[in-house]
Amino acid sequence: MSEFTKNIFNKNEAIIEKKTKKKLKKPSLYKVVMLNDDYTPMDFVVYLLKTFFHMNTNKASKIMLEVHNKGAGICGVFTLEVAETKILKVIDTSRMNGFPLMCTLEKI
Ligand code: TYC
Repeated sequence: MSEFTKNIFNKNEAIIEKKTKKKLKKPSLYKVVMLNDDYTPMDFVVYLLKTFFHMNTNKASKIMLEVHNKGAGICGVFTLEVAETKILKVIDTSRMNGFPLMCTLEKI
């Protein structure tokens, strides 16, 4: 018999509640950070931010310029799987178009 089943049969509500709380623990969050380079065109970066991070033109241009001027900028905050998928799509699309743009993950 599992610990959990035993606890239910014992009607040990404190322990059951503790286990329930554990299950609902929020997932860790990760920042997707875009890095500057000297070759990727600005309008292509804006296109990526609009397409994969659902930004409007104003916001995408602002983030692109922040990356261009400061060396890096945050595209958004996501769970690990979502962040990884977005990074793969951005890098894949960049490579298919011959650009070296890079993104990284940062745990919050
Ligand atoms: N620095 C690039 C240029 O001058 C533009 C750029 C912005 C590239 C953001 C990458 O993540 C980036 N064309």
